[in-house]
Amino acid sequence: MTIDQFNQQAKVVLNQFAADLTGGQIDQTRYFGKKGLFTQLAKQIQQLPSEKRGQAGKLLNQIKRDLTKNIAATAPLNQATQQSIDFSLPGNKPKVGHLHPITQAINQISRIFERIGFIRVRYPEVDWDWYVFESLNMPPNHPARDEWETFFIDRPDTTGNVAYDPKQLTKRHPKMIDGGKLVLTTHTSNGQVREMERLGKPPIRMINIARCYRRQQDATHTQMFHQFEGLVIDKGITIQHLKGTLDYFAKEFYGPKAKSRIRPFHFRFTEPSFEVDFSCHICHGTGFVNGQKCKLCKSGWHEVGGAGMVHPNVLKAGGIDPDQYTGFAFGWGVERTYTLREGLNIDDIRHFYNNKVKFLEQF
Ligand code: FA5
Repeated sequence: MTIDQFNQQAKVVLNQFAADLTGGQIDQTRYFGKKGLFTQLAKQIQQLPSEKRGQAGKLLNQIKRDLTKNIAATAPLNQATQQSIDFSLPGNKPKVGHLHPITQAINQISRIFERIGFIRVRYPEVDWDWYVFESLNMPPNHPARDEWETFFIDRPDTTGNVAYDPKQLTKRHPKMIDGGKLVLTTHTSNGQVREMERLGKPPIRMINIARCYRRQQDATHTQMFHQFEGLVIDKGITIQHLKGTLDYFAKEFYGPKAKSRIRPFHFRFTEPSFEVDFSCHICHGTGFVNGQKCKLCKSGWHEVGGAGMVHPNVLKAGGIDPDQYTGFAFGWGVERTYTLREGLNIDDIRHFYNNKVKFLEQF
């Protein structure tokens, strides 16, 4: 073979490559496979006289560089065009979110109480000291206020805002001095007197579910949490009605075996006052499992919040005659109530609020 013949064959390879390049179909094996065009050309070098092999080798290297560069540049195009699409394959499911577990719990709690005639209401979460403390039989500087670990806020300009106009408040409540202070509500009990004012007179059956705020932070306390407050006022309401309502809720929320229990306690706005416990779902209130102390509750019961018969002074603050009407009230933490459900093993309620999707998507 002469060098001219070799150059001729190289030209054929390059022309073929140029044609493939315009067609967008470059198959690497067509050039570099065992029987590929370039591989065959390279083999021809042995047929050349030895003094011509250097010149042919340089040409081969040049061609190889060109081919490799161009094949690499068109590779993504090749892969894309060669891929076949199987339309019968299932598609990629987009992730669907769901309501936050505490929102789910709030919806369930609302429905349970609505079934027995309670009406869900919402009241301000930034409210006057009057509704949060004073109207609830806690005068200024009373030591009972210390328990609530309150956040106070600067009073904004309330000109023209009827809900926050201190003059409107002092008109309704002459004992109030200049509208009092504004606080982040420490409990949903601020809704008690507000509901009495809204309806004017009993019967009242309210369920107030809202965010509350306290300067507290540990495994069972968060600075922002939720409470639900029940209030029933009518003629002849007794502790029996309260106990019946607690038992009803326990069975609806925790299942037919659940029971409630009330223990004497002290709140300024109820008399008598109680702490409310629900039976443990592991030992069903006995405190023992197979002769051993229940590891979850140790006593058979879990405390969820407070309750009691509405104090006459609170009824008076809401314009209701305590000689004619009586009522009961309760207020429990939503997070606490929810975590006591069977099957949930939540050791720290702060998990609900640190926005970890891995935790939240389990509910
Ligand atoms: C009260 O807040 C009363 N207002 C309850 C009440 C209403 C009594 C009506 C009588 C009549 P207490 O401070 O105990 O009570 O709070 C009630 C429940 O709220 C607690 O048992 C707990 O479940 C929940 N709770 C209180 N503070 C926090 C917090 N920082 N984080 C999470 N949950 C809390």
